[in-house]
Formats: sequence, C-alpha cells, structure tokens
Amino acid sequence: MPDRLLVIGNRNYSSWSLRPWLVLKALDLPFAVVRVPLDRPDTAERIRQYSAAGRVPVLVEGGITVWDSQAIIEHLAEAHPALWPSDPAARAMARSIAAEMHSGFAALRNELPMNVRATGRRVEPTAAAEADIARIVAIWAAARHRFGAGGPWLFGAWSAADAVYTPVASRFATYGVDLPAALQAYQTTALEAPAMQEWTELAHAESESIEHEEVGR
Ligand SMILES: N[C@@H](CCC(=O)N[C@@H](CS)C(=O)NCC(=O)O)C(=O)O
Repeated sequence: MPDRLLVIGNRNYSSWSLRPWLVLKALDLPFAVVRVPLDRPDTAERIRQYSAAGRVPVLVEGGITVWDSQAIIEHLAEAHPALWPSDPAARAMARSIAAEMHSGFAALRNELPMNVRATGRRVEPTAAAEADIARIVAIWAAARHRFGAGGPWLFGAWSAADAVYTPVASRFATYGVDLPAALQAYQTTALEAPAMQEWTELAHAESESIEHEEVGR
C-alpha cells in the first residue's frame, strides 16, 4: 500500500471526498487515490476494505486509518497546523464554520446535491434550504469582513475552511444561487483554484451517472 492513500467516491458527486482531497493538494503532499464509485452493489464492501464505517472519504497514512472528512482534516492539521488560521479568533471561527457545515445544512445537501458536471440547474428550494443558503452567505460575509483582508479566501489566506466550503461554492454555481458581488468573487476564487480545476476535469472524465438518488452527497 502507498504511504498515503485517500479513498474517495465519484468526484462528480462526493462533496465529502472533495474536502480532504483539496487539503492534501494544498499541503502538496504525495498521495494515491482509490476511487470507489457510489451507489453500486459492491460500494459498501469495497469501502469496508479500508474503513468499517463504509463511507468515504478514508485516509490511510503511515499505517494509520482515519475516516470522516472532518477527522481527516484534523488529523492532517496535527502535522500541518497552518491548515487553520494562526490568529486564535480566526481559527476559532474557521473551526466553528467547518463544524457547522459538517453537522448541518441538511436541506441544502438534500435539495442542491453536488454535481460538478452540471450547470444551469434550477430548483425551488424549500424554506429550510433557503435558510441554509442565507446562513452560508452570512458565514462567508462575516469571515471575509472580519478576517479576509489579506487575501481572497474566507480568512484571507487559504485555510481548511475553504476546503470545507468549496463544494458549497460548486453547488451554488450548479444551481445558480444568487450571491452578493463580493461573495461571487470568493466563489470564483474557490472554483477557479488549480486544485478545484483539476478535480472538475477529473469529474468530467467520469462516466457514472447516479442522479436518481443524490441525497446527502
Ligand atoms: N460525515 C461523513 C459523510 C461521509 C459520506 O456520507 N460519504 C458518502 C459519499 S459522499 C458515502 O460514503 N456513501 C456511501 C454509500 O453511498 O454507500 C464525512 O464527513 O466524511
């Protein structure tokens, strides 16, 4: 097995997989990828070869297995603390908004599933999804306003919070969610970053379509 292995789902759909992948890219660490297409009869069995939880992403590094995107990011941050902002107040907010994404926004995830290849989709969000979108807009605006002066990312310089919210930027693009101009600039920064461009190209190269049941990805 390679020294560092990331097990992911379909790049087109798996927003949870995208997050640690972006972190590994930002750290410029060498890693191999095992891609397990979701929604197939053997998906769970294949993922369980790496993690009994049966969900991607999974990181296997130096004989240590970590599963769940948030745990993977925190594991990597132990060795690379600069993944989070250095200012304590910024770091606290970055961790909080990452946790808020990880544990919340169910309506957004259900109604506007990530679909990197798709453009021009229109949905009628429920009130719950509208509230999720409004909360994310408020989070982005607050981070940029309080801490974003030094660069184009949520906390100025790139941080793990950007890895967490880049899949949301992708959803907002796919479904044409209107954003204030300042946050459109953040969305563009996130989507046009070289690592996200690479992920997008690889998503376009995938052949599977699992659009009948996209909930939660
Ligand atoms: N909270 C978990 C969510 C992981 C998750 O739901 N992964 C989905 C794909 S994005 C999965 O593995 N699904 C397995 C399946 O569909 O069989 C995380 O942050 O990693």
